[in-house]
Amino acid sequence: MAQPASKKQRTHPTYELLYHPGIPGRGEHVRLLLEGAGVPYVDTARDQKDGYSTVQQICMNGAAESTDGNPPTFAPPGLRVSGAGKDGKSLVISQTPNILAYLGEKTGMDGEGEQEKYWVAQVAQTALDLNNEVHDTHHPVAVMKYYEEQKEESLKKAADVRENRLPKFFGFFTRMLEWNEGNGGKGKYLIGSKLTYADTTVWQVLDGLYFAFPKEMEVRKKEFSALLDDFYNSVKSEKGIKEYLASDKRFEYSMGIFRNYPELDRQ
Ligand SMILES: N[C@@H](CCC(=O)N[C@@H](CS)C(=O)NCC(=O)O)C(=O)O
Repeated sequence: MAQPASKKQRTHPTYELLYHPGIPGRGEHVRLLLEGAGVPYVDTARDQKDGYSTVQQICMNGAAESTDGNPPTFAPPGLRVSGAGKDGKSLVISQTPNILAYLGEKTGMDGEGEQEKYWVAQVAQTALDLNNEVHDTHHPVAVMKYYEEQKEESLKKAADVRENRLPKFFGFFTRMLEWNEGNGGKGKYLIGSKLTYADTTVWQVLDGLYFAFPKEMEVRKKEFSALLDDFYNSVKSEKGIKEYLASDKRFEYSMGIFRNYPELDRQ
């Protein structure tokens, strides 16, 4: 008798990531979830001719006629899913944690059962809080102004994030690994006994931090080795993630959320 298809084996509709071209950014959390799940997707700005104008029309101007009746979107990333909207039209959703929760459920990257689903979401959202704090190290005053116009405040903000916030977040993620060790996590997973989007989201922020603050991270690696060495390297070599990171689909860090200004790093 045929077995029911597992979450991962289900046939998926076309998932379209709507994001800025050429940078990892917040879109990377969505890419890593899908790559870790082994589910195909279209990265519209990268894969389609005039793809970025589609992203701009849907996610940045919010013109009603371009969104199949979906509500306006404030900013990228967005996710468009063919056939999943009202009356068989496409569905468009936004806000990174919202997209992760949607795709997590569709792909099985949100753990096993009701409890894990919410624990995965809470850990991923904690990593996204850290993501925002790291962004603010180079833009502490005004998002629309250049770093050079807020350098003095950036020095103060970066010092506080490095000295006080990183150890607090790293301590929390380490406690998650310890808590989950006996639940099948084996120091490799934050929740449960397989890869979830909590792991990929935390990993992406750690990876960005290695780029932004290499000196600080070298020191912290000794203090938080279970997280910054063992867990970090284990996620990096997960099936799907490893191949993706080695491919030309993975964008390099440049002038996005994670920036390398040596003066903001540990001196
Ligand atoms: N909370 C939102 C933040 C979205 C966001 O800040 N997007 C950036 C790119 S990563 C953007 O284009 N922002 C334009 C703006 O805020 O005006 C999320 O997590 O999706």
